Amino acid sequence: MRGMVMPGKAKPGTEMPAMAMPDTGMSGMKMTGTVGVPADRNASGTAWIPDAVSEPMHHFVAGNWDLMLHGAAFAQYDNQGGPRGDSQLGVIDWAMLMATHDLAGGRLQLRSMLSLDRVGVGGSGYPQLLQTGERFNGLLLHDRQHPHDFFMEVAALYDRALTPDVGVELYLAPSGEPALGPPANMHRPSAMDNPMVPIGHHWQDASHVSFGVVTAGIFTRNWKVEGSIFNGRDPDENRWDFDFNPLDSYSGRVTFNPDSAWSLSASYGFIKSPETLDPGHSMHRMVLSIQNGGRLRSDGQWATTLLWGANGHSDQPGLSNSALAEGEVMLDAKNTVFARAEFVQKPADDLALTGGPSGFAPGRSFDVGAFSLGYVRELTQGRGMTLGLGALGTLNCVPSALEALYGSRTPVGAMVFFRVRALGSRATEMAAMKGMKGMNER
Ligand SMILES: [Cu+2]
Repeated sequence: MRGMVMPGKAKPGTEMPAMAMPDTGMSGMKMTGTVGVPADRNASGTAWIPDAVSEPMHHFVAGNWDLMLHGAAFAQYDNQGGPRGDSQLGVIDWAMLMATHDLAGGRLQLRSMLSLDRVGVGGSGYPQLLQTGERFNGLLLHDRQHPHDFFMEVAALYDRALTPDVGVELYLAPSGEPALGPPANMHRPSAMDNPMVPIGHHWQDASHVSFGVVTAGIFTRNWKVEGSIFNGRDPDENRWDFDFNPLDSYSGRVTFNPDSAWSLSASYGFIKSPETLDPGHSMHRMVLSIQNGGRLRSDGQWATTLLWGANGHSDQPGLSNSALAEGEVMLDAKNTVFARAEFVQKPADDLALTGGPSGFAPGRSFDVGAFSLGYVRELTQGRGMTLGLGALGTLNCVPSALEALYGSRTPVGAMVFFRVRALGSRATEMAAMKGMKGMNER
C-alpha cells in the first residue's frame, strides 16, 4: 500500500537524503528519509503521525537547506454561554519554519515555531468552558484557554542511520516537546483546522511547550523508542521569554506505525513540580494514542485520533482520567468538517471552585464532557495559502453539582472564524510535483 502514497512528504529539489530508499518520488512513491521514515512523519517535537496524512506546508530550497514553512491563524469571535462563559474577538496563530541540512552522514533539522497569541487574545487567553491550566495575574485560568508562548518551539533535531534499518535521533530544545503524548493538538491532522484546544490538554499533550528538553531515540521504519529529560514546569505568564529550570522531569514513549494509515503510541512521564507556586506537587502522566488516516478522493484526506491521558498527583491517590475522540475530514479542496468528543475528570482546584461560596474540597473531582462540531469553507486560495470561513459549536456536560455555577447541565459555546493556513493536501503536492518535473526537464 505504501507504493500508492502520494509524495506529500517529498522534499522537492533535494537529492536523496542519507540512507534513503531509491528515489522513486516521481513515480508516485513517497521519498523517504532516514531508514525509510519520511522526513515529516514528526508532526510536532518527535511525535509521529500516520504517513498517509500530511500537514499542509510549503517546501522550498535555499542553498543547501531544505525549508518547510507552515502555520495557521484564526481570527475568531468566541462566545461561551452561562455565568462562567465570556465572549471575545481575538486572533490565535502559530508559524513554524524547519530547515534541514545533511550533516555527518545524517540529517540536521533546525526548527522555530512562534506564536503571537499573547497579542491576539491577551494574557488571559480566550473563553472556553471547562478549559483549565496555567495562570494570569497570579490566578489560575479556568473556563479560558491560555495563550501559547511566543517561543512555542526552538529546537534542533538530528537523526542518522546506524544500519540500513536502524536510526537514532537526538532532539535538543530550549523550547519544545518531550516524548510524552501524541503530537500537540494543532499539529494533528485530526484537529489542525479546529481552533479549540481539547479540555483534556493538561492530561494529554500540554507538555508541548517545555522550556528545556533533551530527547534521544532509536527507531526503525515502523518502531520508535524514545526517552526525554525536560523541564516540566508550566510556562509562566510572561509569554515572551524562556522559562528555564533544571531538567528534572523525564518521560519515555514507544511509537508503532504498522503501515501508512496508523500511528500508535504509549508514553509515561514524571512531571516535577509543574506549578511554580506549588513546588511540592508533582505528577505522573500516562498517555495512549491511536491515530488513523488516509487519502480521500482526489484532494481530500481524513484523520482520526483516539486518546486516553491520565494524571496521577503526588499528593492524591488514584488517577485523574481523560479520554478524547476527534476527527477531521477534508472532503475536497473547499470543504472541511471536524468534530471532537471529550471526557475529563477535572479537580475542583483546577476549576477554581475551592474558595468562596462554592467551597468544594480541593480533592473533589468532577466528570465533565465536551462535544464539538465544526465546518470550514474555503473562500479563496492563492500564493500557496487558503482562506476559509468557519464555525464551531460545543455542547458541554457538567454534573448537577456544577449546574448552578454553569447555569445549565449542558452549557454551550460557539465560535465563528476566518482561518488562513498553507494550502493543504493534494493541491500543494500537485504543484510541488509539477515543480519537480520542471526541474528534471531542465
Ligand atoms: Cu498547548
